[in-house]
Amino acid sequence: GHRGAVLWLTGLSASGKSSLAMALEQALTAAGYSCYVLDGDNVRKGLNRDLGFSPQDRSENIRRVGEAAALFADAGLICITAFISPYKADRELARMACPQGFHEIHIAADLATCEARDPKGLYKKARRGELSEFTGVDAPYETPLQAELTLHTAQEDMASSLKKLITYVLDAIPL
Ligand code: GGZ
Repeated sequence: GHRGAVLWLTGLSASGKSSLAMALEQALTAAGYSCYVLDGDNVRKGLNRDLGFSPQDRSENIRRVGEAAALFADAGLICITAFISPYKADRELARMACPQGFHEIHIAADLATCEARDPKGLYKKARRGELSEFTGVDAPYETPLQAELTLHTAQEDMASSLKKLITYVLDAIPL
């Protein structure tokens, strides 16, 4: 069996974090790994339903996700997280909370590409002023400087990014 670990995906809204996380979970499970994905869909509706998108709430969101991810890793799972996690300091705290092994993976699609995708129309809303503190529009994203892996999802297709991600994990966390 493999060791527990945390694969921490960070990037803008619509950068491809959730899609990559789900596809990675499928591929790793097929290869014999035990995985679990944490993302906004299963965390912000439950554990973190009291939190919004102010800087303070985002920090608390990421703090709790870091602690929860550490518990999954402690149970021997590969925990894949997919949150914007815009603040460098919060990502560093999550890294400290996950001594089993923390792999920061920057999903590095540029703002123009994410905004052109806009699958939920949230960038459009933010530009119209109907949604405030939207990351990339009127809230910051602090680019990782020391990520273990950077995937350029604007310049290559999902299959290529996924392949790089799988190759990285198979090497970093042997079965
Ligand atoms: C950013 C927001 C906001 C604001 C709602 N800013 O593309 P999505 O819709 O599905 O993913 C985004 C998600 C971001 O939640 P996270 O928990 O990942 O954020 S953080 O790590 O910063 O705490 C987006 C939606 O929630 N969303 N309002 N103001 N994204």
